[in-house]
Amino acid sequence: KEIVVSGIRSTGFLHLGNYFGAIRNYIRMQEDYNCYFFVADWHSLTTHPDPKDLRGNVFRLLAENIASGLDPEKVALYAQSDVPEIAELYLLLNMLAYKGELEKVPTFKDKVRLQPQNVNAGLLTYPVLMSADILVHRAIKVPVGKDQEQHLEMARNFAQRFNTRYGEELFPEPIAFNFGDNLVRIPSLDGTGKMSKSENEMATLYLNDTDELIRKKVMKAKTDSGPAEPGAPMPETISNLFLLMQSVSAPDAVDNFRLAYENQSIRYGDMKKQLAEDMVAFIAPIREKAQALQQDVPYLRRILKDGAEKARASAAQTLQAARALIGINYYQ
Ligand code: AQP
Repeated sequence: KEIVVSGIRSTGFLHLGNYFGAIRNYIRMQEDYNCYFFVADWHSLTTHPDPKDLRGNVFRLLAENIASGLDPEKVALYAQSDVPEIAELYLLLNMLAYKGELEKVPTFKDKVRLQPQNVNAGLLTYPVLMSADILVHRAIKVPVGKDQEQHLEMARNFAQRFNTRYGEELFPEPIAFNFGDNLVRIPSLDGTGKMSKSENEMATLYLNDTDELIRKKVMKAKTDSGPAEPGAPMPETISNLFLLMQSVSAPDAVDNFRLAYENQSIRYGDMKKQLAEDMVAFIAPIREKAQALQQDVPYLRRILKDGAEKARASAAQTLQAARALIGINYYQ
């Protein structure tokens, strides 16, 4: 079976972008691949260092993953911090990563803009830790959203550099993966960026939102004032609505609104009402299941423990091989 790795930062509530960019692929892959999925708690410390939030975020994320359909019996589901081999590989890869290339990464530049008072080295080396997360299991496919594409390219570079420097093909070169042709990017409802856990809350649909809040957010989504001139390109706010509708609504409903758009008879209010109801029907069962699961902390702890065991067994083998290649095997 091919090896698959992916993680989500424990920085807040999961949203539709996380679901359609990442989790939907996890669920589809869990049968046929050897899957390692983790809560990226170390990664969250670069931007969310408050100890009072961490634990709740980690347990909720686990519950939301399982409520979405992930089966902990079929995959290794673990916390990044339970696998110290990741930190060791991160250290080794740091010797192959250059300050200049890390400073050029767009997500680093975004973070510098967002938190100029805390430009920590963890932010700069984020792509190195992410590479360690992936390479520690020698994974080939990484189900992620479009925003992670460039980080994957860096992971391939680090893998290649390691292999070249130490003269053996220890690491395969991993690719960003999505069922379907393109990587997914779910836009925010106000059209200003992507949905995100910790920014722009009213323009992001969370898997924990109440029915009422979902309706309110969708009805406030930006649309233009009316149908565009015939033949004019579809405005981004409208194509965003169609993209969301395609994700959760019946194909017939989407087709009807598309036809109405083309005839210039579309009423955006009606479209948003339909979208809101379909969104409620999609999110409510996940929300309710996740809330129930969160009550059962002993169960979630057991999952973390089992997941960590599976992940460490795989990671330990990789590190043993990496150490030997570097020459760190003084007692053998
Ligand atoms: N809008 C999105 N569309 C598609 N995929 C997305 N992902 C995130 N947003 C979208 C994918 O979800 C996985 C987890 O990524 P993350 O933990 O970085 O999530 P986030 O929502 O981007 O989180 P934050 O805390 O708000 O982080 P930053 O500050 O990094 O944006 C990934 O597979 C990601 O592609």
